[in-house]
Amino acid sequence: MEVPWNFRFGIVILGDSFVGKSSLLHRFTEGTFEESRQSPLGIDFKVHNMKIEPNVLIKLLLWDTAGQERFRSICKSYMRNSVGCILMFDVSQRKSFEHVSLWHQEVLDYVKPNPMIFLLVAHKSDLAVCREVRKSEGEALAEKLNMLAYLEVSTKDYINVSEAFETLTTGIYQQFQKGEISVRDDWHGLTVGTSVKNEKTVTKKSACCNCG
Ligand SMILES: Nc1nc2c(ncn2[C@@H]2O[C@H](COP(=O)(O)OP(=O)(O)O)[C@@H](O)[C@H]2O)c(=O)[nH]1
Ligand SMILES: [Mg+2]
Repeated sequence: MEVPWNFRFGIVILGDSFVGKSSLLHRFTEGTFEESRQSPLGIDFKVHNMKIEPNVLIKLLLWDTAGQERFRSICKSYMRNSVGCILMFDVSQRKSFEHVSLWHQEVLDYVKPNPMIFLLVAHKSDLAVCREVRKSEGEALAEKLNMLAYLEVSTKDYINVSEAFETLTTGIYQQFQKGEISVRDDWHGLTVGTSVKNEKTVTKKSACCNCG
C-alpha cells in the first residue's frame, strides 16, 4: 500500500557520462556501491520517501538518465517533471566541471517558465590525489549560477550521500513554503498531496465560519 505523502517532488540527476550519477542514486536508494563495475550503470528512476519534519512526508521521484547523456539527448519530460536537479561533476575530470554551465543553461531552457532548484555536487571527493577542481572553484560556480548549494560527495566512501538529497529536498520545501514555487495543474515537478489539500480546504472553511 502506498504511504500517504504530503508532497511529491520530481528530481533529475544530470551531468556528463561517468561522473557517477547512477552510482550515487543506487547508493542512496539501495545503500550499496560496486567499484569493480566498469561500464556506466543506467537506471530509469527510483522512488524514495523522505520525512523532513514530523508531519511532512515527501515522495521523491528520482530520475536518472539511463545513459542518454552520452548523446546529449536527455528526455525532456524528465526535466519538465522535475523541480530539483542534482547537477554533478567529477572532481578528477576538469572537463566535466567545465560542462556544468552548459547543462545548467540547457535545463533552464527546457523547463522555463517552470522553476528548477539546482544542487551542485562535486563528486568522487575520495580521489584527492588526482583532483583537478578546487573546492573554491566549485563554490564560486554554484554561487554564480544561483544554485541552492554546493556539496562535496563521495559515493564510494559514503560521504554526503544522503545529505545531498536532504539538502535539495529541504531547500525545495522551504522555497515552496515561502511562496517562491507555485503549483500548476499542467506541471508535475511539485505536487501537493490530497492530505495537504484537504487540510487547506478545512482551514479555509473554518476561517469563513469565524468571520461569518
Ligand atoms: N572513486 C570513485 N569512483 C566512483 C564514485 N562513484 C562512482 N564511481 C565510479 O565512476 C564510474 C561511473 O559511475 P556511473 O554511476 O556509472 O556514472 P554515470 O555515467 O554518471 O551514471 C564507475 O566506474 C563507478 O564505479 C566515487 O564516489 N568515487
Ligand atoms: Mg548512469
